[in-house]
Amino acid sequence: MLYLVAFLLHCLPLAMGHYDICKSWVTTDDGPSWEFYACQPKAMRMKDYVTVKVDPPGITCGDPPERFCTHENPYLCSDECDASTPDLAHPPKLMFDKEDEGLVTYWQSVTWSRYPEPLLANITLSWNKSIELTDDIVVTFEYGRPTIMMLEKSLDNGRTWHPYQYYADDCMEAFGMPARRVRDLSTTSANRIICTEEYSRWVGSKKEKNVRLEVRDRFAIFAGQDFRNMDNLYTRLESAKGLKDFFTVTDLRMRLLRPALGGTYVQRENLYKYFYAVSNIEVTGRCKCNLHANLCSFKEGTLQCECEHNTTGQDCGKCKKNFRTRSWRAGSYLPLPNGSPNAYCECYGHSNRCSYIDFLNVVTCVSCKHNTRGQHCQHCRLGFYRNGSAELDDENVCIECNCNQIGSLHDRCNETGYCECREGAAGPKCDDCLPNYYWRQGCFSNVCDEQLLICQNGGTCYQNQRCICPAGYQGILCEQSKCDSDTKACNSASRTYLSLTTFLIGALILQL
Ligand SMILES: *[C@@H]1O[C@H](CO)[C@@H](O)[C@H](O)[C@H]1NC(C)=O
Ligand SMILES: *[C@@H]1O[C@H](CO)[C@@H](O)[C@H](O)[C@H]1NC(C)=O
Ligand SMILES: *[C@@H]1O[C@H](CO)[C@@H](O)[C@H](O)[C@H]1NC(C)=O
Ligand SMILES: *[C@@H]1O[C@H](CO)[C@@H](O)[C@H](O)[C@H]1NC(C)=O
Ligand SMILES: *[C@@H]1O[C@H](CO)[C@@H](O)[C@H](O)[C@H]1NC(C)=O
Ligand SMILES: [Ca+2]
Repeated sequence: MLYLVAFLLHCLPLAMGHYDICKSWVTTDDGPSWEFYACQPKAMRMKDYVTVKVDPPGITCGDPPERFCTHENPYLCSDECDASTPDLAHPPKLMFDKEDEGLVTYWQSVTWSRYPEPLLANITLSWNKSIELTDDIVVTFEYGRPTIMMLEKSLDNGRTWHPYQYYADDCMEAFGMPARRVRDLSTTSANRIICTEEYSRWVGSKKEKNVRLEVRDRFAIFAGQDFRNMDNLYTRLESAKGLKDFFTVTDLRMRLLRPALGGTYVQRENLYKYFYAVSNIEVTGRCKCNLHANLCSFKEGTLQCECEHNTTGQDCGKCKKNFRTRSWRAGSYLPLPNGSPNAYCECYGHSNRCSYIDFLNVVTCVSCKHNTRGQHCQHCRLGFYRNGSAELDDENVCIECNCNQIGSLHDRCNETGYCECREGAAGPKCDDCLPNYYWRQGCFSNVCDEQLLICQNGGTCYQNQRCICPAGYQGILCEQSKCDSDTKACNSASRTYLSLTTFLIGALILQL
């Protein structure tokens, strides 16, 4: 039997096949690197991780001890429920245990001794984690299935509840709804909430014990009865609004509204045969990890996706720190067959928008802000450099190079902010000159200075740009005597000089 169940689980269409790895190390022309894929954890037996609550308090039988009988044997009311005796107790945990072969264990309610007040019980299952159902929910009732019940679900850890399916032997009378069957639903109504009469009519308590929420039949609407067309199912799960959510729950609640009646009216003289008894609740599903994890582990009492693709959170529903951005996206089953990981949630907070380039199957950040650029806004724009003390998602991550326009070759700089200088220029921003150069709209080689290029013959160096030579000398460093080269010119030059001086002094005196 166990073997058979394991085998069946293995054959579940959604439990196998692709989407089972998140990344692999591949070798490309550019060398080895990671390649990323849409991925999801395996389907599991979710009853192993559930917390159960049964309401109202005191609804579990045996405290005080009480007798009951069955519809098949209504006059032999010698069975006993006693919470203080392990063999006779029926606590809620027996809905989730592994039963030894042949020994059925079950939770049981008190009997309907307060009739005509309704016998109501809620069984609430909580995972504290989003679960995606992959197979039917199967609830097994001993001693007959309820004549009225409903299944509710929550998607937000029990804050809000929504009907999931109604069950009654007469749907119109119990809920004012027409009876339907999942098999009769169509592609456009696949996530309709229905009332079904299939699991509530009396057929004998041994013959049919199960009440189902038919997940498989709903999948089959898209995948076909033989589940050959899984591609269509995956496509629909991505594209049909609300369909994925229909199969997603964090909590389930069974509201038991009227017990099995044994096919007749309620017999007031024997209320010991009316009660609820549930031996098993099978919930098969997988952790919802938004296609960003292929493992889900049970830590500190809670299921937790082991997120890849730089995502984090219980459901891998957001980007890791340093990859924070509003452009997080769930992975997708599409395009078939491998889906897309949408791993690039990483615009580092510099862009709110990603654009998906269909034929390349890549996502690119659009209009990177804060002077960033690149597919994931991971680089600095030209003219900016990386701020070493800022994280990649910091607004100050890129610093302007600020190269001196005249001293530098262009306005780009290296990773430490150094600009590329023209000849003679120096300093990180190229706004200084090398030794032996002077600044004048750029750096020019010194003509004269105090160390190497000394003005000679008493000449003085004017702003490194030229020597002011005394009379009788010339040349760049005043190294040349005018008299040396041409005595005539030398004499006439000094005469001219003298007469000019005399003239100027005379002019001054006249003015005074
Ligand atoms: C069962 O839960 C519903 C809400 O889902 C609540 O209205 C109702 O009172 C509960 N019944 C019992 C018996 O606790
Ligand atoms: C539910 O899960 C969250 C996140 O893992 C955890 O912090 C919290 O303690 C859990 N709550 C309960 C009641 O287990
Ligand atoms: C995630 O971040 C790490 C560095 O922290 C990087 O090596 C990796 O390529 C990133 N991308 C994905 C999709 O994991
Ligand atoms: C570099 O980043 C740090 C951290 O955000 C910031 O305090 C600093 O001002 C930045 N440096 C510059 C030059 O912008
Ligand atoms: C940037 O340039 C400066 C000056 O040339 C040099 O000292 C520094 O090492 C360079 N930094 C990098 C990261 O290349
Ligand atoms: Ca059991």
